Amino acid sequence: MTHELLIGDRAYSSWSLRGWLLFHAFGLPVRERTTRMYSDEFARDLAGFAPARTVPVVRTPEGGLWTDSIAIAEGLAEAFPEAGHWPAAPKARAAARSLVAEMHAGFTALRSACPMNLRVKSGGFVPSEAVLADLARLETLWSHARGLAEAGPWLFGAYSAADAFYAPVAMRIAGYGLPVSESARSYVAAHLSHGPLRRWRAMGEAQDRTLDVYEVIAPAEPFPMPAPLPARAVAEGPSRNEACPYSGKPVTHFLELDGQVWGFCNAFCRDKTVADPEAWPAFMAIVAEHRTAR
Ligand SMILES: N[C@@H](CCC(=O)N[C@@H](CS)C(=O)NCC(=O)O)C(=O)O
Repeated sequence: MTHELLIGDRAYSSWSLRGWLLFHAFGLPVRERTTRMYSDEFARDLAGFAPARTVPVVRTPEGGLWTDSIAIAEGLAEAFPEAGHWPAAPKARAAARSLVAEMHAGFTALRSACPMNLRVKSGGFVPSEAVLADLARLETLWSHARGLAEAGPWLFGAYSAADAFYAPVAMRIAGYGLPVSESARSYVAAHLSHGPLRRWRAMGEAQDRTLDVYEVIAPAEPFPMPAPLPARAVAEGPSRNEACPYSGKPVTHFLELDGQVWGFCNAFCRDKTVADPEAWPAFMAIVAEHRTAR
């Protein structure tokens, strides 16, 4: 039995991203399902996790429910003590827990003025005094963490639950072009090239749903992730591979990359790969394999 996770739309649901990273950035198995926010599906899907009212929500293998992202962080750290959700050093661990709690309870100006949107970058955003104050607080907390950190690009050196909680903030800094220090910018860049986050975003692109409530400030620009390899969906094979790189099943959906056609067993897995081929190690492995076999 594995944990079961219900999440909202990947392009927009910042709390879902946190919950999902608490599994995927730590290599933990999970059975996940996506619901659609602002639709009838949302209440219907959540009813199976009552009394949860929001996503993310997790059902544990024992049938328990974690109905909040902090419960997910603490629950997973207890269930998988070797996974490294909290830094090992006591001072860093204390700070990591505090940063997570403050993220969860605070930064209301930043969160309400800049809803997470991983589909596009907003062009003309002018931060209010309250948003600037939240950014100043971020700088204080992030440099406090870095002062306690071991080597590595993350808040406490190695990736911890604190990074999962601040990942959506990094996406807001990138997505609204918010003014931050050089060191905060390199921390944001670490998130933008983080494999699990790139995979999350590619799946959001493959879901291809635009929610108007997450309004974009014009002029909109492409979201500033590392530029993806130029893949495109194509209607037909034959493909270089016969088996889907993810499931091993026969291929039915195709993409073209560098003049070569590759196959997948469903449209979603093809489209998430089109969105960012390099984010998917299993796909890049078959490309490399065929290149050497050429
Ligand atoms: N405190 C919750 C917040 C979760 C939350 O607000 N999730 C949003 C999606 S990002 C949601 O489910 N909104 C739907 C609603 O409020 O009806 C947590 O940390 O998990």
